[in-house]
Amino acid sequence: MTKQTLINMEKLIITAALTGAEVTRQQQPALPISPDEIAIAAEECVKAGAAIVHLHARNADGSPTQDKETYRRIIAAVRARCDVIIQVSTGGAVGMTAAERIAPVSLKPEMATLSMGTVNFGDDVFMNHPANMEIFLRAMQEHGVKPELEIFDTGMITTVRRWLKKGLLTAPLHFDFVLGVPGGMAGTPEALMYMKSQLPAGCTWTVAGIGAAQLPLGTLAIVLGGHVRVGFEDNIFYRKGELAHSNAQLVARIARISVELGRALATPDEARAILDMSRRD
Ligand code: KMH
Ligand code: ZN
Repeated sequence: MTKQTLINMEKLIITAALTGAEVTRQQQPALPISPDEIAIAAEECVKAGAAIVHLHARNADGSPTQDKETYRRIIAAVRARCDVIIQVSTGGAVGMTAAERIAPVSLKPEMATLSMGTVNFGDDVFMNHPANMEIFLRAMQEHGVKPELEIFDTGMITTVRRWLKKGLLTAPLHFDFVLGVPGGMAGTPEALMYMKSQLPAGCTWTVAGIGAAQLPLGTLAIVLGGHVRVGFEDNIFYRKGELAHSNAQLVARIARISVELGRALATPDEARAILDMSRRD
């Protein structure tokens, strides 16, 4: 570790990934699905310490959708309840077309995810053709949406570096290391340390540990000066064999750990400053 102490580090940004595209109500009975349920969960997470919500939309039957009108309702419901940075998914669900996936970006949320490459996703393939990735990025730039660069394996950081050199991406960049997807980089401390070592200078990063990796990698990120994503999209358990009651319960735990370690939490406005984003009303 550098001489920087936890108490001097920038404040911790907690992202709550509330719903995702894969988890079902059968697996996690408290999964928020409707716009109102998602908005209630978002408000609870903000009260527990989250500054960003990562949103996926679902149809009434629980199936994943990238329908723009559904996202519009979700965003309006969240904004009516709380101030939080809204980050929409452009990953959607495996098998969706690029045209489907990009739909919510034109709603001009403050942030959107941008997956930086293709990865096996369990028994599926999460396809991200470079040509589509570039279309997604240009749409985000056109609409003033800050991309969060989703990194599932090391080669994706190489792609970011190439795009930086070409001038497609401009600093300051914000990364999310999604570690522990079956087919992607492992959810281990060694993997996180390696990913961090590969980053271009001057960027910010968060970690989304999948399943049992959520808590240990989140804790490590706090110590290393990164940021943390928790929530049902990545992990439905509080501990082994015990389902979490709510997304907010997972946010509250990582918030407690951070404060115990001496690192204060960023409010949404403080997170905007850390990520070099201006406020969007
Ligand atoms: N549902 C995954 C296949 C994102 O939100 O940008 C992709 C995903 C990534 O969730
Ligand atoms: Zn997602």
